[in-house]
Amino acid sequence: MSMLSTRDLTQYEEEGYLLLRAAFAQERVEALRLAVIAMIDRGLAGAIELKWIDRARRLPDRTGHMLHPGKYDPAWGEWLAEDLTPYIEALIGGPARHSLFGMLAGGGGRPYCQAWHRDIGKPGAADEADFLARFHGHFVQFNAPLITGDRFLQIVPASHLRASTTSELRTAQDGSEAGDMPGAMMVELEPGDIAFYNANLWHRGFNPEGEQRWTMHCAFWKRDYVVMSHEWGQRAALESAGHLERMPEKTAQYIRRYLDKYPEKDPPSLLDL
Ligand SMILES: O=C(O)CCC(=O)C(=O)O
Repeated sequence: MSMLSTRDLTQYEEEGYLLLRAAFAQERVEALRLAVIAMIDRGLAGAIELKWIDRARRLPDRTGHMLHPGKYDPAWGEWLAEDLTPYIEALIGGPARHSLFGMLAGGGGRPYCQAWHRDIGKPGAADEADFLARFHGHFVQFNAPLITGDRFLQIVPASHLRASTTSELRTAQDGSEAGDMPGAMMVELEPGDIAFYNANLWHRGFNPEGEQRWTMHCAFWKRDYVVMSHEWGQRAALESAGHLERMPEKTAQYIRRYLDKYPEKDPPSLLDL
């Protein structure tokens, strides 16, 4: 049975995003938070490579590949297997595979102001709407915060399937200096909440004051999609001896499906598909 109601699915389809409040138990959030603390400890001890905003103040920078050995923690694997997969599969309508699994991080007063973008769109192209329709429903990504007061993702609801407007294109061109985007909405999240969104919505991460942020940020594709250039290069790490065997079965299955669709070389870019 789907974890999501028809209303949830319609909201995601029409608006391009779905906010679920208190989707996860506080124990789950705490387990994830402790796992981030343990990852920071390993980074400080030199056991793994982390990028830092401020090492002395224990402030990690954006961190990717958290399902790889070293950064892996059973908390990630259990969360994916036990809580996330039913949502992911309801939103893409079937079995999914791993793509990216990481954390957006901020803090220490360091500003983070992305330009407005569509992750895989072709803003302004003559065939923009056709291109957006081609990928619609085949992938999903989410933001799920581990720290209170997460107000860092901005989106333009319902912009995921239509051609960009002139003012959207102009605002995007202004890059990190952009002013207000027409129709923009700030996504307000608390630990336990999750925002699933179509990465082709106009969106940006915006944390001009550099407030502390730990937001889990992960993406998944339908099972049968070939691994593309932006997600390629993970095979050797994921195939490390014993690594998949320590994961819950459902999580290992997501990784195995990624490995099954892994081209030896020349992975296509999204724009090639
Ligand atoms: O910071 C965010 O919430 C959005 C991140 C994002 O859109 C990206 O890295 O492409």
